[in-house]
Amino acid sequence: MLPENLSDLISKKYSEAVENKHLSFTDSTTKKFKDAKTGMGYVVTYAPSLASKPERGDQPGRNPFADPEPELTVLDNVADGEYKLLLNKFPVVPEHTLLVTNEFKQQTSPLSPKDLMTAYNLLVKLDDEDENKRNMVIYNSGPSSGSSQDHKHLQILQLPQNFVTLQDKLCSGKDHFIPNFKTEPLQDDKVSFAHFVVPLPEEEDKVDEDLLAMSYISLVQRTLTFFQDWLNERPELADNKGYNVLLTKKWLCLVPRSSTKARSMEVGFNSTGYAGLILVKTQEAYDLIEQDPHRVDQALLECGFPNTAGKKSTEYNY
Ligand code: B4P
Repeated sequence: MLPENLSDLISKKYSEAVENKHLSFTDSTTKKFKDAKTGMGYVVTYAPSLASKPERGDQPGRNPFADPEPELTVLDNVADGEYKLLLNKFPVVPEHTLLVTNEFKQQTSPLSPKDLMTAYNLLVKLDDEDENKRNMVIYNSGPSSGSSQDHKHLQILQLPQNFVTLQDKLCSGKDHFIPNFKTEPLQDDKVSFAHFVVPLPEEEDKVDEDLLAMSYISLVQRTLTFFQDWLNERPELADNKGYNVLLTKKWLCLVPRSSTKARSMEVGFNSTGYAGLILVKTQEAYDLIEQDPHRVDQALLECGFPNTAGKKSTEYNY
């Protein structure tokens, strides 16, 4: 059971950690853009100080989640002791938290029904319609997905206020369904990259472990099909099946990944990029996006796979 006052606990712990310098908040500026060709909205966060940040945190040889700092630990025992809830030590958005397994598990392992249910329960506790607060859980799995830590962790971060994601538009007015051999998951045919989306029931009490697990498995199956189909062209992907998981109370989305960083400009993505939240660390990349926001769509494709909307998973061929 998660405490009723979880949101207050996180806020209090976060303020203390900032005040006592246990956490380093990265200053940034944000601007909204719209890709006129695809209709996808982007919130671009420009954080130049991250360009000099080491890729694997402040102590690259150490697993930061094996023995996390008490000053960053919000809850020690979540879901019968399976997880800890920690503050992200290097956040760009305030109160960014991490759900970390207590026992070491690989970041390449699939999400379990309990991982999914606990993540959903966190969203239920932290979202607040009256305050216009909405959160997203992400899971960056595998090196090409943008993950930098190998110990299994999911991340929970607040979405920018009033931001409508690609997946929100896709699921608007759609009922929940489990994709099967007859029905494909939702995919927006206007963007260039592959992504698979399942709308979730509006009523929280209809969402349980089984529903989340079946939705997730149906999307993982399609995601892994990509790697099979690409093995001739990109044999190096055989041992590097990275993908992103994005979860809100409204939908679940998986994105197969081929690379962490784009070739056409200096930008890399984790899961957040595929909801339109773009973190850039150089002025050059920011300027390129400002000149032509559609460049983001190209960069997202370079780090993913081509869109397959309208095709059945048995028909993907390249
Ligand atoms: P990963 O899944 O491994 O990696 P990541 O979130 O993509 O962040 P990365 O570390 O690669 O940094 P990046 O420059 O891309 O998650 C590991 C997480 O553990 C990270 O969040 C890291 O900060 C955290 N961590 C490391 N050591 C820790 C410790 N000792 N205690 C607690 N937490 C620790 O991104 C920089 C930051 O911006 C990251 O926090 C990232 O999550 C965030 N970010 C990325 N894109 C964003 C976006 N579009 N909007 C808002 N924030 C964004």
